[in-house]
Amino acid sequence: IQKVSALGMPQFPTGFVWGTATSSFQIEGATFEGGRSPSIWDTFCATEGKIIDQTNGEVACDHYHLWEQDLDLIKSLGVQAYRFSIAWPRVIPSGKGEINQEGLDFYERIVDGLIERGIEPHVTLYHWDLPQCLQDIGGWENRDVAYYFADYAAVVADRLGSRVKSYATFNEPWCVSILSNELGHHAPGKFDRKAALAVAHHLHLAHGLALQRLRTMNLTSQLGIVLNLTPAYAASETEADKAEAWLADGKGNRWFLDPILKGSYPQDVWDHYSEDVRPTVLPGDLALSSQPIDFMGINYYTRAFVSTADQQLPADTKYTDMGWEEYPSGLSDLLIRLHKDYNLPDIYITENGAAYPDKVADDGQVHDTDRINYLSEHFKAAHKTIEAGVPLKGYFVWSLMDNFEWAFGYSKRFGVVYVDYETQQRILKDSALWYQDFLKQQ
Ligand code: GBH
Repeated sequence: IQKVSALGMPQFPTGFVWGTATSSFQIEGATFEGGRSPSIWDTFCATEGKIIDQTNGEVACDHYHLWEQDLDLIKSLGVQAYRFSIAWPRVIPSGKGEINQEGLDFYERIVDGLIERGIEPHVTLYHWDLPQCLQDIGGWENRDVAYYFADYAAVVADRLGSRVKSYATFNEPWCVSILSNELGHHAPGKFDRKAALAVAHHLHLAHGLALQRLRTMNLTSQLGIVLNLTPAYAASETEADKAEAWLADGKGNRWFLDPILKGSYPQDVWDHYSEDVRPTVLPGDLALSSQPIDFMGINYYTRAFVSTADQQLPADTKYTDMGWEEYPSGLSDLLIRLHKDYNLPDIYITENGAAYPDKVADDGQVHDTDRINYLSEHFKAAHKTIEAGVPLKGYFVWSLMDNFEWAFGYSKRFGVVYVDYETQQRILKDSALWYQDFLKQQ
């Protein structure tokens, strides 16, 4: 076995939390087991033309059955923490009302299994698998669903309690709203800006309602939310490009940051959207959404390069298998800017990672040096922000293992662990060995 070394990496402060992350629909499989009802992703996968390789989540990494060996795998990496999500349709199959204890039992085994192994559980309550029956009444466009979410959040927290180190209400409200309802790439696959902005608003409300509810439960768990943020850079110094980049930042980042951290929508973007697509904001909604949070999770993958004209990125730019630019300084720029513009709670990088076309080599190993390079450069960028005073407390690599990459099916591999989907065999890629070595040196 080749020795993969992480020599020369910076030292992070003691107590800095290192982890790895997954989400329910992407790894669990067993979509018909344990009393789970269909989610909007089961429906989306069954719709012709939506998933690039026509696959679905029925088996995925079969984590629902292989969870015990997967927890051992997490342990073997040497991380302190694991971030995973809970599938609402396993816990409350009809969306609201009756609780399916078998669903809660599964997640309780995960939580206890992690703690037995000395690993902190970090839970995301919603990572995109809405019960289909709630979509049938309008999904997140229906304001009532925000109230059902708060009920569901309380049911989960009631069972798992303070054993869970942190609860995040939502993963990536931009994806849940815009990507899924305006751009149509994700379930439920709509092309409707008004719907998307209504969804975004109801997510902000649902976040606030859930937070309010969990605060009454005397948990010691940290409560927060996870946003995907893509810093927007103007491709040139022209006023037109700078304005375009600021608007992109507003639509993609500030529209989701400000309701949580400031209790308002950004005025410039509000003005940009015409009256007929703006959300209905009731009195008190933004006070709810901007209650204090203990942490904000940030998912960072790449930057946006924005221009009113056609602009080429520099010729030496590297891209991942998703076609996303590798831009580590975007991470430090972003965090330092947020620290300047907002009063930040503790920050966690809840996702960072990259897809590459990994192959098992003749020696049985996966030599993903490009992923080692990607991670090491982003770790260094993160370290810089701590020196600049950003309250960055932890970092979760996306992902623990290759999994169902949404509209890309199984065609993109984000794991530090390789999954053979024929045999369900897991192989630690070189990046996992590198991460192990890095963690030993921390
Ligand atoms: C995350 O979404 C998800 O939380 C996770 O489930 C998923 O597996 C992982 O990322 C990898 O995709 O579209 O070229 O403008 C990340 C979604 C990715 C959305 C970057 C914005 C900007 C690049 N974000 N994207 S581009």
